[in-house]
Amino acid sequence: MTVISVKKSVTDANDRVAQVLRTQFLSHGIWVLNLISAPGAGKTALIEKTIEGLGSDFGIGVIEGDPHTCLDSDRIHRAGAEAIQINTRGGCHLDAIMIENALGKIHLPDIDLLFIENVGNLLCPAVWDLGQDCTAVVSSLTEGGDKPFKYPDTFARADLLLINKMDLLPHLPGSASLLKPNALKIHPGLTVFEISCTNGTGLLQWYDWIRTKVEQRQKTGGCRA
Ligand SMILES: Nc1nc2c(ncn2[C@@H]2O[C@H](COP(=O)(O)OP(=O)(O)O)[C@@H](O)[C@H]2O)c(=O)[nH]1
Ligand SMILES: [Mg+2]
Repeated sequence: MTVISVKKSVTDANDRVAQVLRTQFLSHGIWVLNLISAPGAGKTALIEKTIEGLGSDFGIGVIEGDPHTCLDSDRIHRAGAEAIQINTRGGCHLDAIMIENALGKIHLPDIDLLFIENVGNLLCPAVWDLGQDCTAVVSSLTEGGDKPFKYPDTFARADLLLINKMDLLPHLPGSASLLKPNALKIHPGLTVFEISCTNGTGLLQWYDWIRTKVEQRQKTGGCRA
């Protein structure tokens, strides 16, 4: 069918650019995390907390994706890191060409760790390769424990699940605690962190995990030219 071939050629073109980006990140020794979630799960809060925890050890850069506004890049600037805002004007995901354009505004030799905060939804962002090393789904307890079954492709493609807002667990129905086991049913072996960006639960383990990834990349990365 014509529709299928058009869709394929669009993602093929994206994947070619993503591969160029991946090579570029590698040559600069940059480790890249693509954050996907429903709106409000706490992606920006997580980046803010990571800047607080690791910003004195690593150069952190952030590419922010939202349909409208610079509210999130303003938050990242206030937290102390470089941030480029992409406004998709209604588009539901970031693509590799948007990232390529944003990179032109970032001084890559200063960056060790690059966060890409994708547009808030649990469907489309999962299928667009941005050249990242790791894709993380951030899912907050308030979204309900059934989301891995409703968005299985997104959970299956993710490398990492961050369950945020653990501070709210005592106030939620018991079904909230099913989020982790349900995610593991969809993706056995998925790495899971249970965190709270509000009270700090789980963040030290998160910092250690990120630190290891960035340091590994620095050892194996390229010329940083
Ligand atoms: N209770 C609680 N609220 C949180 C936590 N993390 C983020 N929030 C709140 O959730 C809302 C959305 O957070 P934000 O970082 O903007 O989410 P994003 O849309 O995924 O970037 C804000 O009001 C945050 O203060 C958390 O761990 N616990
Ligand atoms: Mg945000």
